[in-house]
Amino acid sequence: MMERSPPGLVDRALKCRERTALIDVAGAYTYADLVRGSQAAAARLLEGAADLAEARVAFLVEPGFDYVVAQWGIWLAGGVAVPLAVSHPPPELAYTITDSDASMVIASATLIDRVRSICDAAGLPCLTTDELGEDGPKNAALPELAAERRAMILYTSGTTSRPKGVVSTHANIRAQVETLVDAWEWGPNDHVLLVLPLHHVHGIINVLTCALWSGARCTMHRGFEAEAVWTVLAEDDLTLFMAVPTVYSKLIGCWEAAPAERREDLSNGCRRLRLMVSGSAALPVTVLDRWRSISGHTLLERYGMTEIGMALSNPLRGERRPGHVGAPLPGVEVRLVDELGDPVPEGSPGEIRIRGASVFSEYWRRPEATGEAFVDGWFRTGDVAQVSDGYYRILGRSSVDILKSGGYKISALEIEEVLRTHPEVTECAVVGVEDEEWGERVSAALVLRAGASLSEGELRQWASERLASYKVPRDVFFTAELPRNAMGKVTKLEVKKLFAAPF
Ligand code: MLC
Ligand code: AMP
Repeated sequence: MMERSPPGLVDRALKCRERTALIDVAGAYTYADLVRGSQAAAARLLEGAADLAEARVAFLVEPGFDYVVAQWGIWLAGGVAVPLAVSHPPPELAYTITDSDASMVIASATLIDRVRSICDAAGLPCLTTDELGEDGPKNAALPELAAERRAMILYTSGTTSRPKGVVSTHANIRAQVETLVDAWEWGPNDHVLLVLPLHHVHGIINVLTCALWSGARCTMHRGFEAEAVWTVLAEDDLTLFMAVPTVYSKLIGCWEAAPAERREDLSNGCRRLRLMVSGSAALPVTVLDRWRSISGHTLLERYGMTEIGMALSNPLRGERRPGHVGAPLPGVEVRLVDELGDPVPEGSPGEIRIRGASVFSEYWRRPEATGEAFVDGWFRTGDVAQVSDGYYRILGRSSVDILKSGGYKISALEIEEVLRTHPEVTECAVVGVEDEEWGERVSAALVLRAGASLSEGELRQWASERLASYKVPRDVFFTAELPRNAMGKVTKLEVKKLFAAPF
């Protein structure tokens, strides 16, 4: 299928030109503004060439109009969009730029200093979003885009030490969006608030792209701030809100701290919305119950993953079962299998395997990892679930080395590799310790060189210069030796116990 716009988005935008598409700190923008801006950006990126031909363009842009102009501009020019995380320190940005083999980097004027030296060292052109908006050639011809072409690379942590690039095609993105628009009945009268980062599917697909596909409005905050969200919930005309469980916990804390009169206003504001969704990590039933008593909404919990978009969802209409993630979304095939790959009987735990048009095409330049991720065309999620009565329940993950904190997927191995480069550290083990608010807390047990003196604060400071803040260990335990089994392998379950006792 050939289209002249990224997965049909521009064609659809042109049908609602005068409607408001985005609201950010600087103001409101129509769909016509968005199309004009992204076409100009595409012309600037092409610089007279016919097609970027899937060249990777990395972009470090705050959530807002400029982010979408950069993203759509890259797509319109035939490039592959590689969003960089505004929360990442330079070493993580450098890794993503290098691993994706980016041919160019775009950054907000306020962020460009973070990538300039990386670009200089690699000989890469580096543009600000202001320069991107400058006139390119007028009426530049834009390439035809086959739906099977690569569109986006999102970096995700896994069981390898460094994050892998998950490549989605235009067809994958379209399938991910269409299934949600259909299931949750998105329409032009919707207005959603975005508070999630724009380097992961939750923010990019479920919130931003679903809104723009539907001709709806998206108000974009630059990050999550509980008071600011409550003000929008209470005073604006939102119809939808989507977030990770930690956000709901923090909103509950903020509501509880408010005076009684304000609480009533906040709760009343929530009742105007038609749907509130939680995902990216398990939603504790206590949070679901408390949120219902505050807002009147039973959160719709769903399950997804960077590689597959969303797969399972509680229904928009019908029973939303606490502690469960619902049933397969339209167009998504789901099965649960045992260690041999055979389907398990109803009620028994099995690994979730997924097939369908929304499933990614490959890990960027990692054919071996891509091969290992699929069995007979089914993607192996590594998550374990059971199903009864048509409702799936997530039981956990097959690897202890994958953590979820604040909805971010984090690799223990990646953090260990960085911590081991500290001159005072000889050994370390990173584990996720259960936490009601964050899901899991990143916790590190460390063995130091004889005679070394290193405080927890010093270690955390050192780590925060090298790792995203959400990967920096929250708890640090200094020990003379790590617990090991008879084979000499560190036993992570024993390491977790070190953090169970108060210290
Ligand atoms: C951070 N802090 C923690 C912590 N993480 N404390 C304890 N445990 C943790 N795990 C501390 C910080 O050090 C800081 O302290 C304070 O809490 C605030 O940290 P922050 O990072 O600034 O938090 P905040 O800005 O409030 O952000 C919280 C959040 C954020 C929940 C909004 O984590 C977030 O945006 N998460 C969403 C991630 C996401 O989009 N995931 C989707 C992946 S896609 P101090 O002392 O420094 O103030 C996917 C597929 C799917 O999963 O299904 O959707
Ligand atoms: P990511 O790789 O960042 O896309 O995170 C995907 C992972 O988040 C999945 O593999 C699950 O482990 C987890 N996840 C997403 N939604 C849920 C949910 N509703 N309940 C439990 N885990 C979830």
